[in-house]
Amino acid sequence: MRVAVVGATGMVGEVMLKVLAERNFPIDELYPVASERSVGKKVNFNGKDYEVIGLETAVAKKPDLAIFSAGGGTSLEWAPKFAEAGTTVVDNSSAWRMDATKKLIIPEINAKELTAEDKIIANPNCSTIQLLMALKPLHDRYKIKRVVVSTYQSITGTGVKAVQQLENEYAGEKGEMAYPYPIHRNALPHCDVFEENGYTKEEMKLTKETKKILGDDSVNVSATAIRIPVVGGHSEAVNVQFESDFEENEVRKILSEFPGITVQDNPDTNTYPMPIYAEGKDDVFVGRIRRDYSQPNTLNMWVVADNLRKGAATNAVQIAEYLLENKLI
Ligand code: A2P
Ligand code: 11C
Repeated sequence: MRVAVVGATGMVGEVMLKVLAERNFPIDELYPVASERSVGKKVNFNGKDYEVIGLETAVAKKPDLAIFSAGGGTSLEWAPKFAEAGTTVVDNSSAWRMDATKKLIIPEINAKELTAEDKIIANPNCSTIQLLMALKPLHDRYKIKRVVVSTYQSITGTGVKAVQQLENEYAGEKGEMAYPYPIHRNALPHCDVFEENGYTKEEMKLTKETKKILGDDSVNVSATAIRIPVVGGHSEAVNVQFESDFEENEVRKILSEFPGITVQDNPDTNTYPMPIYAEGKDDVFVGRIRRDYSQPNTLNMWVVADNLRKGAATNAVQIAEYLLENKLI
């Protein structure tokens, strides 16, 4: 495979290269791509240095696959140019997710929708991916009516600028602000921009992407997305009401049998998912599984994943692996 990684110098791009190497993705030629200001810089892949190239040069190379994580604007402009050159694009930005002509894929859930005609494939938002990994097997068994989710999101979801802001604040130094307020010793009820309806874009991604991925408009998600000074992953407190009733132990069994989920749930031993354990791992971790006694057929759980891995790079690489295994590229 001749593979371009667009955004290779970024936070997700770096993890993308790491995940491609770890999973032995068959790469014959690698093209790390970034903005013009990074052209000529070196990035490391599998112990070897590669020179960063620009988008124009990368399109001209007509790679088999391009994995994009360079922001929505870059994807909107450049993904179609790669697609026209015959390259299959897996795009980690929000640019194409809700486009009716593009598939929005979590491989464990809906990879079967993919065909060789799909030239731009969208990777869902990080907080949606981990939520749906936990919801899908339960939806299949008990049918979801409504979900209320509160997220506790890592600053790495905002990018390098946010990590720098927190480091400056730790050190008591002034610097460029990624957020409108300090993030150290704080919690911001504000992820991505506000929309006209009073929700943030991040909250609306959870609502809209869920319906598209499950292929079920009846699943309603009400979300509050919070940024906290954590780096290892996103956490989510999930309250889900089903059509039919459940047994807590059956829920644990269903979740633990779903590929990509690890159940960590034993109050006797203080066992529950946390970002410090999820960091660097590809699985989605679920715990604190318990009945909500305030209304029928309702469950509470706590879902944690490394937002740069399953929430971004790993999911994108899994899509590429599926395409390859099924001869769709
Ligand atoms: P660069 O390092 O040259 O700015 P992050 O979200 O962690 O900040 O990373 C964003 C990634 O997307 C980086 O690799 C960045 O490259 C890349 N990028 C940003 N804007 C562009 C652009 N206009 N064209 C190509 N790559 C871009
Ligand atoms: C966050 N979910 O943590 C974001 C990061 O739509 O791909 C990724 C934004 C996106 O803020």
